[in-house]
Amino acid sequence: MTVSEYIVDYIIRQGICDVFCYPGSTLGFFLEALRKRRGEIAAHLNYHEQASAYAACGYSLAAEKLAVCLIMQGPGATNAVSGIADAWLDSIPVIFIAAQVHTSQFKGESKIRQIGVQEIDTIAIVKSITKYAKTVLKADDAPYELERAWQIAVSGRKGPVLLDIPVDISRTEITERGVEKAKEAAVLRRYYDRFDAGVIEGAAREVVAAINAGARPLVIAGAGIRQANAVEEFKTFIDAAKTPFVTSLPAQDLYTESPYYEGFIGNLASGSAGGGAVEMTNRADVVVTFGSRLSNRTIAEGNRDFAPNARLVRVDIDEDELTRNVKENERHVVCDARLLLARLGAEKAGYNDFEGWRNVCEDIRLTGEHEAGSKIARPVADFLGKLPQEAVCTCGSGRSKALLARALELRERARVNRVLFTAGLGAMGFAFPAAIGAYHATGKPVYCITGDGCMQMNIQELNYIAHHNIPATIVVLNNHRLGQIAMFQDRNFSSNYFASTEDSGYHAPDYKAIAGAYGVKYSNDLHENSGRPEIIDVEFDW
Ligand SMILES: Cc1ncc(C[n+]2csc(CCOP(=O)(O)OP(=O)(O)O)c2C)c(N)n1
Ligand SMILES: [Mg+2]
Repeated sequence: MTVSEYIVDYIIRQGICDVFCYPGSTLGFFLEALRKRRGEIAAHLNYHEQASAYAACGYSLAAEKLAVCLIMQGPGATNAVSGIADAWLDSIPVIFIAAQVHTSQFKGESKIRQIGVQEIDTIAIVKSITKYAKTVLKADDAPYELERAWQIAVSGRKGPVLLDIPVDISRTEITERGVEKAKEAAVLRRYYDRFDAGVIEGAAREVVAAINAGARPLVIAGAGIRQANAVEEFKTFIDAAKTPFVTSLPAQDLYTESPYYEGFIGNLASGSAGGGAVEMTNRADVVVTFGSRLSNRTIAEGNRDFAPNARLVRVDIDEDELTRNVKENERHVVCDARLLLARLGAEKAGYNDFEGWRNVCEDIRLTGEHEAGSKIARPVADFLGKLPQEAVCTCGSGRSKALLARALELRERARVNRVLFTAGLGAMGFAFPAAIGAYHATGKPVYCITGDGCMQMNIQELNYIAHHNIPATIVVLNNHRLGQIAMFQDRNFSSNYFASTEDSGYHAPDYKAIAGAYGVKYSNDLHENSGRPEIIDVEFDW
């Protein structure tokens, strides 16, 4: 088998039958390998490598498994960088296979800028935003490097990896020796060896003791729980411990139907849910976090002292993340969330009764005032309420993100749909291709809920959903402005708008004409997907 055939075969053997890609002639041998296996694996051709990369992120988030994205060198790789950065910051396991020029054309360590056609040093560019990035210089190294990259992507704190494969290597046959060497990549095994029964037991004892030592314990659940494939374990734990819990924004869809769920926390939250969550962290005497890096957005740093009266215990898989302390004397438990939560859910000694404290939290949640933003969110909340449970929503950046987050909060105690966020990067242009990825992960209708500005980044993917007749609904929350920027100018520059409104340089396009040009349906009222690609263009003034 050639390197490209081996890699395609490996992807199929891992149970992945979708890849997102954009061609380049250096990717030619991969395309041919994919063509030969087209009954077993689908290559989804987006119309921009940034879209391919975000689609891979959306696929991984929705499927809760690794995604694959193939791109060419040079402009293909540079176009994908935003998606790689998104995967890095939100710990999404994606393997990027980037083609590279022929090894004889490498500029190497020389100071010249380029020798090979469209040559660029992809590895140098992505080094700071990948868990592993390597050029494969010998065909026989490919199986080992692939196995290693794959295991690194899915072990510990997950994230993107990239293999840079010169075109001559991609067409070279691998020998038996090369295939054998792959067995030496034992990253995953070493990872699980670290968390033997003794380690899990010690971690569990610390967390149980911390919770039971408090009169007002609060759990903060982060996106790391889902990344650790530990959602069911978390539910079992919460049902056993019966402690109130809040989530960070990207974990908002974790367990909303739970009677112990008290909202999401952070500076996008408002009203009874978000404001209440802040009040709860203020009153709690113990805060235990699982898989939340307590980002500045989550703890609204600078605005207040986080959890001022609490002992803070942070459970995280990433020791590096824990080098940033948010509180003095915080306790760190480095552990795999799935293994630990499974043990915590089965705690034999049991947990204290926190009924009184839970009622306090419930009162805080219910008596908090709704901001104007929550009122505007009501129609979106009602719309979300109509969606079939299995539909996945994706969310962009800007005010529309806060609106969607608040709409989700308004659906009190209901089980909400999965919502995919670009949390760390906050990238405009994420939501639409991520919805395409989520569609391929689930095969179910997807809803991209986005601003008029965000939609213009990767708008070319309308061609993708039209051509493949994908049941994707794009809800454009259209305020004819870059609302987030205009809001900043309202607050800081006496509403002297610049580059943000329709009379200061920005322009929202005629979405009806655009829908017509691409051949997708168009309407103005919020309704469920009709099984066809559609833009719902809703005016909103916020
Ligand atoms: C790629 C990228 N460029 C710029 C920004 C900065 N930014 C954040 S929100 C925003 C405006 C978004 O406008 P729109 O999608 O219409 O949402 P609205 O705030 O109006 O709801 C901008 C420019 C960003 N987050 N991402
Ligand atoms: Mg807007």
